[in-house]
Amino acid sequence: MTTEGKYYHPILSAPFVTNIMNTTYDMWKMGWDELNGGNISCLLTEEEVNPYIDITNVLRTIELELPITELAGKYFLVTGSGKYFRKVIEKPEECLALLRLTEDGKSVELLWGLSDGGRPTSELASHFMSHTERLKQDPNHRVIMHTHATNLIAMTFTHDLDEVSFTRTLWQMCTECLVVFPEGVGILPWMVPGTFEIGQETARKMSEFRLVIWPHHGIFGAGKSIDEAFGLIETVEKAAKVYHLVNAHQGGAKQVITDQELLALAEAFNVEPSKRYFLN
Ligand code: 2HA
Ligand code: ZN
Repeated sequence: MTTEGKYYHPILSAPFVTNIMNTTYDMWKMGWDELNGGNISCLLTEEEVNPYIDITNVLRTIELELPITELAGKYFLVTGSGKYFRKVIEKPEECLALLRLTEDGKSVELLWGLSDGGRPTSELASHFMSHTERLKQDPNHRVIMHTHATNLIAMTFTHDLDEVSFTRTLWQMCTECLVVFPEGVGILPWMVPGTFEIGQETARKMSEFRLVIWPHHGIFGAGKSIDEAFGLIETVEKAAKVYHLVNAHQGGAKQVITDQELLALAEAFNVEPSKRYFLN
């Protein structure tokens, strides 16, 4: 396709590309993805990709630090390393990458994107290992999203980092929270980002949670779609914001949603929060 001499790749009209372009911009507008903060990866099927791209035309092969055999042959749309979420909507072919894992799982083949010679997200290990784990829990799983949600980061300084207590506080801040993430949130200790170790620990938490907090850094969310992963993170971030507003008030909360009320909510919405959140 050309308009006034400019070449537009047909993949720019693919829903999976337009959705990631719009969402990265939304996330930047939320104030979550300053500079090059944040990364997204979206699992795609060959049937989805095929109409837009010649899947036999490999532009580059990029070796992985460690093989991911569980995802061999699978397709992913990911954000690029060092790319700005603010700019994805303007320069998608530079900021995004359509990848396919090789059959031995040792490399990824670039089929489209990273047009300036860039690399996939620095958190690729965390993404791939988390996808592997989420797919074991839910065959319809598709998306891993990492972002620097502001109020949530702040909350990791002022709240204790125990998963049960942190989850309970979030649930108590907004009535919808327990319904949206009845499994609670996982929390890692502070770790160096971009490493195999943080990837492994994030994935381990992903066997139980769709939301994993990296204290003083941000959050990982998993979902069946970009919209679901975004919505999960948005809900936690909202609760964290309410938490700060409540605590900025002299004397803090005068009342919270009680355990009895949380349990009534779980029953009404047919969700089953783990017993460990209800100690008494
Ligand atoms: O992409 O957010 O954790 C930059 C990051 C690394
Ligand atoms: Zn980050």
